[in-house]
Amino acid sequence: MASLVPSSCLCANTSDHPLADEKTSTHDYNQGVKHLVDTACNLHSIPFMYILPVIPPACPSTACHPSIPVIDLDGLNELSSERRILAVQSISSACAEWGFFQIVNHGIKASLMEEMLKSVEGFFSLTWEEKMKYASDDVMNPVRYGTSLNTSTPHVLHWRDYLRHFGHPIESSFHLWPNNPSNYREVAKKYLEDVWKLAMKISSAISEGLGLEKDYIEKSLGEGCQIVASNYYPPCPEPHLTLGLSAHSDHGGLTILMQNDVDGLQVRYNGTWIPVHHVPGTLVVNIGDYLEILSNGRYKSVEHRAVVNEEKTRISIAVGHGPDLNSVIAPARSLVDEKDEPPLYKPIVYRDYMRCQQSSTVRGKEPLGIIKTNTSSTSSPSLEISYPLESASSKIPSPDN
Ligand SMILES: O=C(O)CCC(=O)C(=O)O
Repeated sequence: MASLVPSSCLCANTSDHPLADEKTSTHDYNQGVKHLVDTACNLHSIPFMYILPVIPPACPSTACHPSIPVIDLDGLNELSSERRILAVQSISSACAEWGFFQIVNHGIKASLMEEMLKSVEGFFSLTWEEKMKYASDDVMNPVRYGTSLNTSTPHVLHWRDYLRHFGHPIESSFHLWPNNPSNYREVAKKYLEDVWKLAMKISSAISEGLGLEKDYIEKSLGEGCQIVASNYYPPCPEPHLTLGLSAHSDHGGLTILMQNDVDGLQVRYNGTWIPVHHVPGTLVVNIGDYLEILSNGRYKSVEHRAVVNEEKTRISIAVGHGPDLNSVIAPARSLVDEKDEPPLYKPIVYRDYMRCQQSSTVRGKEPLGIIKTNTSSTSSPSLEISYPLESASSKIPSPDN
C-alpha cells in the first residue's frame, strides 16, 4: 500500500507538544483526516503536524471587500447577438480583473450536481481501507486517493482528503475510477462530460475576448486533459491554525468548481484574501496557469485557498481542463510580438509542468515562476524536462499555423 503522508508524520508521538492529545499520539495520518476526526473522540485540538506557521487572515467582513463577479452564461448559447457580446465582455473583464467568476445559467442540471455531490460524499464515507485501494505516491497516477497536499514530499499536513482522477478523454481511465459507491462511475461520467462541454463553451468566449478565433483555445488543447479533484474537509477543532488547502494556482486552463453549501474558498485579490460566498446552483470558474501562458500574461492565474471550519464538513469538486499531456505549452503566437510583447514564458511539455506543480510543497505561483523568460532560476521547485527545450517550439501544436 502506498504511503501518502511523509513517513516522518506517521504514528508521530505528539506527547511533548502543548496541543498533544493522547488519543491521537499513535494515529496513522496516512488514513486521512476524516478518519482522524471519526476515530479520535473528543478531538479538541489539532495534532501539531497540521499547524501551519503563518496563515494570512482573510478580509473579515463582506462590507470591506468586493465579491467575484457573477456572470449569466445564457447569452453564450447564441452564435452572435448583443447578448453574446455582453457575456463575452463580462467574461473577458472578469478574467482580466479577477481570474475568478461565478456562473449562472450554465446548463448543468441541478439534479446532476446533486447526484455528483452525493456520490463523492459516498466515496469519502467508505472505510479507509477501501479508499486506500486508490492511494499512490505518484502524482501522475490516473486515479489517486490521498490526504493533505498532492505531493508525498514532507510538508505540514493540510486538513483535507481528496480523490483525484482523469476525466476526458473518459475511455482512457473510466475502468480505473472507483466503483464504490456503485453508481460513482456512471454519475461522474455524465457530470464530467457535461462540464467538459461547458468548459469549451466558456473557452470559446475567452478566445473571442482575447481577439483569437472562437475555437482557438479548444484546438490548442488537442485531445485535452480533464482532471477532477474532489476535496473533503471535515470539521476542524482549531480552524485558525490550519488550512484545507494553502495558496496555489491551478496548472490547467479553466477550472470549474462545485461545492456543497459550506463556504471555505478564498481568492487572492489585490493582496487580500476574499471569501467566495456560495450561491446555490452556481459554479465557480477560474483561470489556471495554462491560460496565463497561452494569453502571454494578459490573463493571470489567481491564487486561491480553502479554509476549514469547526462545525460542518465542506465538499468541493474542482474540475480542471488543460491540453493533452504531451503537448508543448507556450504563448499563442498572435499574442506575441518579439519587439513590444515578447513571450513571457518558455515552452514546456504540459506533463512536465503538471508533475512539477503537483509534486511541489512550495505553494503560490512558484511553479509558474520557473518557466518565466525573465528568470533563470530552475532551483526550487525542481523541474524535470523530458525533452530538449530548444526543440520545443517546433512541437507546439498551434492553431496559429
Ligand atoms: O475547495 C476549494 O474550494 C478549492 C479547491 C482547489 O483549489 C483545488 O482542488 O485545487
